[in-house]
Amino acid sequence: MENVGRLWVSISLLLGVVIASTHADLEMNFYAKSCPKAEKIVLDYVNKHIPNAPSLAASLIRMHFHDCFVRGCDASVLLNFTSSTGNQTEKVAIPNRTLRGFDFIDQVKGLLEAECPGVVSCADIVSLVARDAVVATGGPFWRVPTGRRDGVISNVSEALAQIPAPSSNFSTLQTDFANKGLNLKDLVLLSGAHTIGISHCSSFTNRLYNFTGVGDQDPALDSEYAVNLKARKCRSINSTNIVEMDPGSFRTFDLSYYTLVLKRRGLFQSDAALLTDSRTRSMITQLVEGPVGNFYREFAKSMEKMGRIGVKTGSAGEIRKHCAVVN
Ligand code: HEM
Ligand SMILES: *[C@@H]1O[C@H](CO)[C@@H](O)[C@H](O)[C@H]1NC(C)=O
Ligand SMILES: *[C@@H]1O[C@H](CO)[C@@H](O)[C@H](O)[C@H]1NC(C)=O
Ligand SMILES: *[C@@H]1O[C@H](CO)[C@@H](O)[C@H](O)[C@H]1NC(C)=O
Ligand SMILES: *[C@@H]1O[C@H](CO)[C@@H](O)[C@H](O)[C@H]1NC(C)=O
Ligand SMILES: *[C@@H]1O[C@H](CO)[C@@H](O)[C@H](O)[C@H]1NC(C)=O
Ligand SMILES: *[C@@H]1O[C@H](CO)[C@@H](O)[C@H](O)[C@H]1NC(C)=O
Ligand SMILES: CC(=O)N[C@H]1CO[C@H](CO)[C@@H](O)[C@@H]1O
Repeated sequence: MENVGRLWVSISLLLGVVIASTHADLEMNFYAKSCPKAEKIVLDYVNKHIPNAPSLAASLIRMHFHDCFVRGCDASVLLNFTSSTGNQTEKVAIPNRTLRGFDFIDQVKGLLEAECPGVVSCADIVSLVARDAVVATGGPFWRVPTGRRDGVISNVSEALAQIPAPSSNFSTLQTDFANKGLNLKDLVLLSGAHTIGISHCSSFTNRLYNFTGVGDQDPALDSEYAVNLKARKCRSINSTNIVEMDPGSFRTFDLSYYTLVLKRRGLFQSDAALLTDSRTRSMITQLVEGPVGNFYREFAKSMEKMGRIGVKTGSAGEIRKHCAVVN
């Protein structure tokens, strides 16, 4: 009897440990013991390379967003097409065709594998790189909790369904974000990342040339701005050119995205949509009034929140050896 009791206690303890480890939380400085230099290696790489290629910073921040919105922040966005199973991974999705920076992540992963093999997840690398890229463009610093593990599935249809399109209206954006546990405040703040980076004309030329299918223009877009875009950068609906999203300060993490949106000069319908709801509109008005530190503080909070979406921790998932392929 006593033995059975002991066995039961051991089983319960074991189960408790297993449950605790699959439900573990992210923590600050997760790699303190297992790879103490991890965060510094990431930071040094960003600081060494972003000044030479500032436009990469934007794509790395966007990569974190795309990763987190599909299957949680698990680096599924990095997985390559697997010809053996014929799976189309997230990378193939339309929104992903314009993602850049995969090599950058691979380089960082290479350095970390050399330092401590099989320890630091690709998902944490994406999250840390995004933070360091924000800082490198003049934005805020925040502490990134770590301990994410890498997923083993990447599915193109999920990316298409869950990543909001530039043509999204307010209610679609609200729903897409709510599905990920993010509220309207997060929507407004995270959209502020459009203060840096570029867009392909094709992401918004429908607004310039054929908004409702009758050769018209989106009335929500400032008409002077539209004329300018049509005359210079985006000369046809199929233009393959790129434009700065925040012209004049597209490399600086500042408030000017919100100023543009208020002038009806946000490039996407999703940017313009933030003015169609009185709550998000007033958030933007308040942000623009500044000081910029308010935006920084709140943006950092929303980024940390985004970085926790659907994370795999403990013994879930794996630590990929190479970010583009499952082990
Ligand atoms: C609210 C819904 C969002 C929509 C519909 C959206 C859509 C887009 C689109 C269409 C582009 C241009 C892609 C191209 O044509 O090259 C873009 C760029 C970008 N997005 Fe978003 N986005 C959204 C939210 C976010 C969030 C939450 C972040 C990060 C926190 C983000 C960060 C960026 C950055 C940094 C760029 C510039 C990328 C580069 O320069 O390569 N976006 N976004
Ligand atoms: C994954 O695909 C990228 C291009 O999308 C390529 O550069 C890279 O070499 C591939 N990696 C592996 C491990 O197949
Ligand atoms: C590919 O599809 C198979 C079958 O659905 C699945 O078991 C596997 O995890 C998928 N691989 C990736 C990388 O998504
Ligand atoms: C990808 O996701 C879609 C939609 O959720 C699902 O129908 C499909 O079976 C998935 N594909 C794979 C290979 O798992
Ligand atoms: C927003 O877009 C969705 C999807 O395209 C559509 O079903 C919905 O009717 C639109 N909502 C409004 C208020 O226009
Ligand atoms: C505008 O869109 C409509 C409907 O999709 C299409 O029939 C028409 O050819 C397009 N016009 C232009 C100028 O692209
Ligand atoms: C743009 O591309 C679409 C699809 O490839 C084509 O049907 C359309 O004629 C093109 N429009 C212009 C103005 O070149
Ligand atoms: C980075 C990446 O995988 N991009 C892919 C996006 O989609 C196009 C078209 O399907 C592919 O050719 C790219 O390789």
